[in-house]
Amino acid sequence: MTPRLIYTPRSHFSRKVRLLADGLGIALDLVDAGNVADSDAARFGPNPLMKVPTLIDGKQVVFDADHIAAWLVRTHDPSDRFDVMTRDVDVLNARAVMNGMMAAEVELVLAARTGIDTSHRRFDKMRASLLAGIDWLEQNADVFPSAPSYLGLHLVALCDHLALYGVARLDHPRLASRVAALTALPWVSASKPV
Ligand SMILES: N[C@@H](CCC(=O)N[C@@H](CS)C(=O)NCC(=O)O)C(=O)O
Repeated sequence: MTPRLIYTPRSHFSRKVRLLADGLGIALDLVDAGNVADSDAARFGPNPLMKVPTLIDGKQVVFDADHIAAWLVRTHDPSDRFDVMTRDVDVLNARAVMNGMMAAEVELVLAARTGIDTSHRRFDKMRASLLAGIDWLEQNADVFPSAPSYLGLHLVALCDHLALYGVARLDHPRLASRVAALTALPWVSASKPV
């Protein structure tokens, strides 16, 4: 049975899973949760956190994008072509920075969407972390391999989402060249959010 992914088309956490699945040729049955700011638990399937993505693969439910990625690799790609299961500390640091940036973006975007004034200094710190995070990634751009990898797909999901919502400036040439190289692949550009 085709694994089901509860997602939204604009969700960057969902997109890195979709990109990995597309790259590995794993079919997913996509179920759009709609507005993730809503508190209607039914939208999110079995996920008590009411967040996307969630994978339902037969009887197995899997929460959290990186956990889902690891599940897909363990069940469909034991050779781990995209290096999802890496233990390389520098790669895992870059992943942690990108996940933290993506989480900050979620808070900023959903605060604005639900009518919260984001001029509070708590949100200033989130915006500052986005700027510092993207600068850090640019300085550490060597960690992104030129061949398609989960790390590179994660970067594409992050940068396309930042550009879509305009929450951070994106004038980082080393990152931009890596994103452009991956976006040239039709299976990567196909899921670009609009
Ligand atoms: N750590 C989670 C984060 C997922 C997440 O924050 N997803 C966002 C959409 S991109 C969401 O559903 N947010 C709903 C909310 O925070 O209420 C993961 O990696 O899957």
